[in-house]
Amino acid sequence: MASERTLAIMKPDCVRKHLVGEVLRRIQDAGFVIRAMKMIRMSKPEAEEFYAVHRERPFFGELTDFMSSGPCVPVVLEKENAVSDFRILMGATNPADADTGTIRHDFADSMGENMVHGSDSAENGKIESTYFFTEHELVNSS
Ligand code: 3AN
Repeated sequence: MASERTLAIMKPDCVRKHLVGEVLRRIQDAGFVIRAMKMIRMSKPEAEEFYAVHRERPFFGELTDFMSSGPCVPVVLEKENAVSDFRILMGATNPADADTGTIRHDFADSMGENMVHGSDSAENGKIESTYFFTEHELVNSS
């Protein structure tokens, strides 16, 4: 299968817990190539725009408050099966259900504060990557 891209975000809890380095190490050990990375602080309206698909969900306010509560680190990752392989690495949405050894099992506190975001399809991987990065910022290192 051809290389695929996914957008991962190390969320504000990951940054607050000083676990950005640990999560990046796991990402690189799992064979992902980092194509782009930056630290940003999302405003509440930016978080609402990014998570617009969840607008009708009961946790939308809590989610966007949290995502705008501190800096986070979006990264564009590339490898074969990047979307599904990153979802395996991060674990189930609820850390209580996540497999041992996954990022959420090992470090996340709750459904809301669950350390990392990962795109749910290759199409959304592209859309979400362009939300944070211009084409110029997607570094081609090969
Ligand atoms: P995932 O991030 O595993 O793809 P989604 O897409 O269902 O999960 O949810 C998006 C984000 O919304 C999750 N990462 C989580 O932070 C938050 N979320 C999902 N369900 C809940 C919930 N019941 N309560 C609080 N936050 C939630």
